[in-house]
Amino acid sequence: MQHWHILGAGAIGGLFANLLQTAGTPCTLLLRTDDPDLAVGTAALTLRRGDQQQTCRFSVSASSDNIPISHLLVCTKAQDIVAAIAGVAHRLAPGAVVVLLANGMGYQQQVRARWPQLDCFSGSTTEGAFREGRRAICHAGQGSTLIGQPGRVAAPDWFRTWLALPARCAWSADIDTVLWRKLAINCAINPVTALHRCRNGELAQRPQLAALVGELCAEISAIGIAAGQQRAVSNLRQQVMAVIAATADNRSSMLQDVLAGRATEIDYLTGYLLARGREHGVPAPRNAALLAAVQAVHADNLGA
Ligand code: KPL
Repeated sequence: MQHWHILGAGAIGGLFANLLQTAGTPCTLLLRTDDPDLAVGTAALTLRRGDQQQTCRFSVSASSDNIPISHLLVCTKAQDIVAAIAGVAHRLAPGAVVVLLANGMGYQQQVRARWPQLDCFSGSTTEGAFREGRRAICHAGQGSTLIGQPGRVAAPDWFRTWLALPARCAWSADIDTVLWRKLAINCAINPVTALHRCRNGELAQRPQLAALVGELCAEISAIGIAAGQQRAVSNLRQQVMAVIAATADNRSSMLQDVLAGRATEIDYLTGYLLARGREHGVPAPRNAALLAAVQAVHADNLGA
């Protein structure tokens, strides 16, 4: 029987812990040193869908424990992934399965380079979930989740457990395209909403912001094409406008981070994109300006 450990029990981590345990797969939440909402022992997490609520109890283990981890799901913010895995690396035997389910790109390569003995997978999800309180999560919109491993066509055996989840999960034989597409969409939406402190839908309603999104998409597409990611960025502007329409009432994850005074994922979104642009000699001044502006907001928050 698989036993999953979850690093980063926020909205998405808590949602997948609930889905796994509901499907009969035991889950343990891992306590990181900076996690104010959990304590070693057990914890109840309530998941709400409309007016239906379901509470699951989980065991909670400190990262520093010694109990081995065979299957690890990492749902922290992109910038916390390497440090979070470092905190449990002593518990991961060679060949342990690690699924990285977060926004952004760049950390996948960092994890593989630092822990080549682990069997690392990447994922992307459009599940809509947010925290309603310390122990409550609202599952606001059903999305879908794609998991894969670069270069691997067939799903591994452990993935049968994920196919049995009460959610739309599928194996992707081309996870790089999936991650790049999500990166491109996040680069066009998240920094603009964070700087203008607006909901996603305003990017379509305010002509100046819509024009900026169009310019960002043109630069992102040029970099994607130079990096061999034509499929990921084809019709990018239309893809972005469709996501804006579907998530019009959302505050993007980056806006939520800025409003809460937290670090943002900008280095793993626009920062990663611009690094690929430099590699291929493709300038992207609009994206570069947004990177600098979001970094300045974070520096201001730290100084405040
Ligand atoms: O993924 C998102 C995010 O906020 O990080 C989008 C798709 C932009 C939805 O808000």
